Amino acid sequence: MLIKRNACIPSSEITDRKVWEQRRDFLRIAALAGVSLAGCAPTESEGGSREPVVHGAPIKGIVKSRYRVEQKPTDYADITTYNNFYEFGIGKSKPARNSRDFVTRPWNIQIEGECEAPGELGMEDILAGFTQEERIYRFRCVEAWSMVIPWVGFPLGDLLKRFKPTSKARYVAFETLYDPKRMPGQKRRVLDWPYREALRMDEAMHPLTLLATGLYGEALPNQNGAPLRLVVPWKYGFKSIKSIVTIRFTEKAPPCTWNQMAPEEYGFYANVNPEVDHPRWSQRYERYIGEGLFGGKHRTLPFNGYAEEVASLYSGMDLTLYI
Ligand SMILES: Nc1nc2c(c(=O)[nH]1)N[C@H]1C(S)=C(S)[C@@H](COP(=O)(O)O)O[C@H]1N2
Ligand SMILES: [Mo]
Repeated sequence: MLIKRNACIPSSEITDRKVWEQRRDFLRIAALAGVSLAGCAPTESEGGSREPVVHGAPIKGIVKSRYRVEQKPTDYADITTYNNFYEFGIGKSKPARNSRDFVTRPWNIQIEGECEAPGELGMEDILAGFTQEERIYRFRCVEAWSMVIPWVGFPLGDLLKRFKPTSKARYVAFETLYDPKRMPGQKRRVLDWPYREALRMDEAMHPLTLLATGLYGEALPNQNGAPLRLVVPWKYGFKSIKSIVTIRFTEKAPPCTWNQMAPEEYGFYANVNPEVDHPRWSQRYERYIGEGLFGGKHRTLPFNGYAEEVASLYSGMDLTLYI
């Protein structure tokens, strides 16, 4: 089955001339670099030339949450050397290498849009009052591989409530830092920087939606999105935007980087769905990172295994159209 359109955002809203030009540029660069759209490089196996494992500072006072899958977590070395983070290069091993000197303190986050309490907050203000939880989540990339990651973080919804979103706030948008001096991958226009993502308000408020500050009990490594990144476990990995500097409440569906670039491949919702193929590969099976190339295929679960918790958010929607 080939799904061509994301019916959620009217194409008139996003496919203006500028976007089409950017998309054309991007496709040209991608063709030159020999990469496909999501940086899908299926031949690049995990466990190749690896950086020495660098650990973050231990996080104090972590509480174990009831949200944990049974599967054994993926090795720390795989989680921190097999990454997608185009700001630090295309290719799974690049982010670990190129983000080593990225400084994430001080770090300020701008809160904007449809809320009563906008403003700028430092990381310390963001964290104040939150108990950090460890949650072991399945993580599924659109490139048909997955990991099991012991995240540390707190529910996004608990933070959003502090800013008192107005009744007009139907979506929440996020932006990654834009600073080509610190994020060398931004010197090339492989994406329309800054990286942007968004959720519908009810998705953002769902208790499974996490803002992660760490993994394996330690501060988040730069390559995994330090100091603060989104984790939405029932959606493909590209929704989980890294190194966030802006949170904006909006009335209309905000543009999202991959959706703008290739709407027929990357929908706004991006719910993990084994029934809907990516136009260039199947989503029916996934490869577990850490099992090696001969590890075999595993069946992909609807909503990445979180259907019981989240399927009701989409009742009445045709999820072959709203991809
Ligand atoms: N800012 C930013 N966020 C991003 C990306 C990116 O390139 N830039 N890649 C996304 C994709 S495609 C995936 S699969 C996950 C990868 O997260 P991980 O490297 O921590 O496993 O980050 C997502 N968040
Ligand atoms: Mo991804």
